Amino acid sequence: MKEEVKWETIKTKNGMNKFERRKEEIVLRHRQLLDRKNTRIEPGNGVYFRYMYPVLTAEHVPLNWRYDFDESTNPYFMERIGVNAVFNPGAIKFNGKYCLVVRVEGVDRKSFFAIAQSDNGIDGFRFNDKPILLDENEDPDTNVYDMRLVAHEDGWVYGLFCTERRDPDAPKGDQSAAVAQCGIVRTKDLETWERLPDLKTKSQQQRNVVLHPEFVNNQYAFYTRPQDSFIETGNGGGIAIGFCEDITNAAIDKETVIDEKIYHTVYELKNGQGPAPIKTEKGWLHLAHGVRNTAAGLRYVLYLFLTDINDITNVIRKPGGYFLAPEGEERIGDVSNVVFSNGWIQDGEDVYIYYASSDTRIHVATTTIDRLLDYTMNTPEDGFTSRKSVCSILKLIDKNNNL
Ligand code: M1P
Repeated sequence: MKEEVKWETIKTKNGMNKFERRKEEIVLRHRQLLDRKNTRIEPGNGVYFRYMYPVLTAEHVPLNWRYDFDESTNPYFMERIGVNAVFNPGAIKFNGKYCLVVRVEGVDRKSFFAIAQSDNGIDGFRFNDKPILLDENEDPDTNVYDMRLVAHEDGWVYGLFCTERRDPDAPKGDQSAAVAQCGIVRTKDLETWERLPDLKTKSQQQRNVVLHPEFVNNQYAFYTRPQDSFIETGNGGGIAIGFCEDITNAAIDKETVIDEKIYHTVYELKNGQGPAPIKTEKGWLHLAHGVRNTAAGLRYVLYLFLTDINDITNVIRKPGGYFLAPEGEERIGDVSNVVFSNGWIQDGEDVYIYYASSDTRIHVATTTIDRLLDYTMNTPEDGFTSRKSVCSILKLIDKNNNL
């Protein structure tokens, strides 16, 4: 994966001091990374294609966000503001570009949002000139992350994200207890963002909140994830739905779980809606993440399910097991053994799934609506026992033997 750098050019240039030499080298490497072409990994699994390189990493972040280019104040040309990771992007096709609202995490652990755009969705992503400076509400956010972008039929593009603050009830000795809730912004141009009041629900913790793109009975519909504590879902959990009339003061009275946690599945510990669902001829297609615990820690995978086109509370089809799980390098990172997706783009028949691996970097997987529906309709459902899993395989063997 190492890029070819023309070292000779750098070494033989006369009249360059150390600052200039180092600056040129860093700039050259950065340009080569940004210009790197991505290649589809063949033959894939028939459901989607992975790609050779991540589409965005911490190294893609613009150099002038990280380096002081003034020799008098930065004689060693050292990185002044480090970026730890770039992950969990919301995604939308906007003005002909594939746009990601990326979670950029600094070395200080603070996450913020920045837009990166590409012409083809698989390589050539470039960050906009500056990161997004979000307005704060009366209770300032300590940390913000994981924006879901939705072009709603009301004409606005909404960004729903997680806003995290220290738990006001935590004792002084506990400096890690947090309360997560859903922040809301909206925009018409992806440049000016209007901050709305945070979503109010009865749940103590709220992450992975997603806005449904259409009105349901003249109301805004939200996918939520009621949870008791910051990490554990406790008695809560499951992907739920709630409704509200006024998004400028969004409050949900009742959350109804539509996709619950189930023992001995890939979503037994917790789950969460990914991006907003895609409308298809067979129903609303959902991408979600499921979590289970292992001796090596939590394992996050992605799965699909379908809800009734006329009743989004009704799950009509759900393949067993995972759709996409961490593989190879994806398994390693800040929070290892994780894939997470909160952004996909439907472009005609094509679908671009943006997923992050191990809370570190962003990848793309490409597929089509047809393939996703074929997978969703024809993959056996989870029978919840080993015997039923074997029965599914025996059925397939019989079918093949009769060909
Ligand atoms: O570390 C894995 C993921 O953990 C959280 O997801 P969930 O709310 O389902 O536990 C999120 O913080 C997410 O950002 C992160 O990738």
